[in-house]
Amino acid sequence: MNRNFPQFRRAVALIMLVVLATGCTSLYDRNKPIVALDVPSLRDIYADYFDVGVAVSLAGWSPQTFANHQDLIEWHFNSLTAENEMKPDALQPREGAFSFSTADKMVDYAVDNNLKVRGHTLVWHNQTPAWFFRDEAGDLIHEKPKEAITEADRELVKRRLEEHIEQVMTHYAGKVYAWDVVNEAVSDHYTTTHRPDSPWYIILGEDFMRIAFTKAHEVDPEAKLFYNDYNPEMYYKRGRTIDMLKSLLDEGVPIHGIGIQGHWSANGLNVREIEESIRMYAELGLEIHITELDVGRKGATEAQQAEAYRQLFRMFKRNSDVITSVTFWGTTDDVSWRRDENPLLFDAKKQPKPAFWAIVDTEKPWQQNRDEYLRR
Ligand code: 9MR
Repeated sequence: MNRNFPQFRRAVALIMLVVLATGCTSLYDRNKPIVALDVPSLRDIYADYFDVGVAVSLAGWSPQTFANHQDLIEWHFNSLTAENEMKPDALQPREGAFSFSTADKMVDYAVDNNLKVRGHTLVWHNQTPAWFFRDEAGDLIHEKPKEAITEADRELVKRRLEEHIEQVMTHYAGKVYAWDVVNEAVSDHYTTTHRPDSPWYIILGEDFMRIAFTKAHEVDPEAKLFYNDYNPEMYYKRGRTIDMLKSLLDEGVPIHGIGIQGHWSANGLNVREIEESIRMYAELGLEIHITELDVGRKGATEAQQAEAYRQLFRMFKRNSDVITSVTFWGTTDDVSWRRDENPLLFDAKKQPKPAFWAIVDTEKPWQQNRDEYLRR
């Protein structure tokens, strides 16, 4: 009896192993595709904290995205941004010729599906047709020597700026609840506050911000008005941005929030700096939206990207007294403007990545979130 005991123990151990192993594989298969709508819903997970939004494209290089991704959009998100379709070149390609039809499809879809809409964007130096900046003779005003820019030129451009805001915001009043009124106006270089290559700035000077926000508030007093930029949370750009916003706010210019775009990288992500900046903007009385979130994977593993997302969302939750919306800049990696960096939560097959599982519950490792879900 005694002599056989080790053999008996080995046999029991083997049986237990077989039971466990078959038990596990019959419970779930990590390689089986996950049905997009079967995973936890981000907008439900974050319902007590902030809206979770997504930017989608209907007219861009991948127009089919909008139709093919409606399952993801409706399941995970409660806010929608048009990635390109509400920019000035899309809405007013020629002076006075407004073309709302594509953007309308997106806005109507959002309204039908209980998604809020963030409008992006009214005043920017990019994706803005040249006609905005031509004088009566057809010459580009911002290319003239400074002293050659006349009061009439300035009046003309100001009138166009106000007219664009008037038409667009009137068209979407009651449907678009927040607008990125001005996008990317702050310089990347410490020598100037405003980015010096913006035709708006060259022609109208710093007044263009005042003009835009004042007009926007007049047209739709209900809309939340945002200043949106990349890197305003970074030390190199933060001081200038705060100074600019503070002086406008002190004058009573109606700016309600700052949009921090959030085109970050897993490698070298500085969550503490971002959090510190969020508190500084909140001290100005501004509401915070993260407007274009994607976290590039260059030089990082999928697991490191997941960890970056986990830390970010943990921090967003800590600051949800001031952060009211977090929008991802795209649905799946293959349609991202940074597709070479796979920066989003879902892969080209709409499968949730480790980054997705990481933000399902930021207090647990991503694998645990995934496995608990798969075993449920
Ligand atoms: O994602 C947008 C891409 O499809 C466009 O080609 C590009 C053109 O300017 O604009 C991208 O979106 C930008 C956003 O409007 C403002 N912040 C930076 C975004 C990424 O470039």
